[in-house]
Amino acid sequence: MAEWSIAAVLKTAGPQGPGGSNPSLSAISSPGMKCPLMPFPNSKDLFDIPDFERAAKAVMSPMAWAYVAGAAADEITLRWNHEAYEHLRLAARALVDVSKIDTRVTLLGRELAYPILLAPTAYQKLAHPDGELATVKGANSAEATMVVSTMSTVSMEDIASSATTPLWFQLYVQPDQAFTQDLVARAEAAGYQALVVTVDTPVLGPRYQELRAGFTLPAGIERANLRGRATSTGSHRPTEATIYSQTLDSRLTWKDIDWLRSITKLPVLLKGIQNPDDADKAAQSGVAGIIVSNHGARNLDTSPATIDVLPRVIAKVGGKTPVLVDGGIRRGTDVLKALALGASAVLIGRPYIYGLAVDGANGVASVVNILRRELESAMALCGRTSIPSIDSSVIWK
Ligand code: FNR
Ligand code: LAC
Repeated sequence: MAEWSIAAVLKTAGPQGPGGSNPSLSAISSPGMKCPLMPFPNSKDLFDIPDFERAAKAVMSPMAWAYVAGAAADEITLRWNHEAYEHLRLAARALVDVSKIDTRVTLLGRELAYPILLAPTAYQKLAHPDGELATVKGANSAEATMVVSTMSTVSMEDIASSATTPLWFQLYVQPDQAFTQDLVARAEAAGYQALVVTVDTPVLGPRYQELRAGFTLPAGIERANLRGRATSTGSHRPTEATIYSQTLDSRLTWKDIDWLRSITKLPVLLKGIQNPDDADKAAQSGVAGIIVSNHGARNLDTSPATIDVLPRVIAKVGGKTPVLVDGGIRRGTDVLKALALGASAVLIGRPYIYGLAVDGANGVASVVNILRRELESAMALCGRTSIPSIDSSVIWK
């Protein structure tokens, strides 16, 4: 939104408006009125990811906030995902010519301008009325690769027709195999460049923020890729009194990965590998890449921080297959640490949703550009001018 007005905020935040999470804003304002008291007139006044997080909390409905920011059970892994980065220290270097920093990387045979991708996140219309269409525009302007969720609220075809940037498709294998095959064929036909199969969610973790906020998909927000099916208006949440969800296949095993690889020419990556033994199996199975992820701590609480898992995965499969990581990345220094520990690239989830909620496409682009600049700054201060020059000696031991 070009200008910050309460009307725009209300539109963005949905029927509950900003007052739901920030009563002081509804007390001082009425729809249509420009609000000089707003602490964040637009995303130009937000400088880092924590700024975006605070601003997003103020504009999102309580239900949307609970869904996005929440995690499983006591949210201990959510905290660890962040804290583990804090405990890693960086080794500064002096007197290196850092007047040029090159962040390009080659992944799956293609060059990316920098190694930060947008992780798949569901239901983006909860954060902004344009949902994934705003995100892809932000990704276009920041030259970011976007991984589109099976649970997007705009169809994968419509997202693809607005994209100038590379897209990958995240697949939730569906209980109906023919429909899964159809989703894969659609992703190929729409020009997606990779298939990211999420393997950490046979069932969801108990998400109490979501439950307390009474999560339901509001009328008018659909799971657009499932259009025409009974499940298009439901949600990811388990059906009553069970742990199972109608749109997650709890029977998924390694043989399904072999099957998927046999039906597509796209490179297949596995997202949600958290155990070095599984990483080993994945590399042996010949997948094109692994994403070390605990689903943003939304499933198995008290599983370790992903940045703590990464070195053990690299010890098993480093050099055999590209390893990416996500979870808890909020700073360019976090990105540098992940690369130093062997990641080929990282993904961010919540941070760009915060950008989306606050300022649509501009907010998404701002979040990515902030992280990109922070990464460049951290590289320069550690005396590294290119991604291949980043190794484990960047971490202070
Ligand atoms: C997710 N994530 C996710 N993963 C996936 O494979 N398919 C999906 O549809 C979703 N949906 C989703 C929604 C929301 C609101 C969040 C926060 C996360 C997990 C996501 O891809 C990623 O693994 C984490 O978000 C990474 O952690 P951070 O960056 O949010 O800390
Ligand atoms: C989530 C699912 C839909 O984490 O991936 O909410």
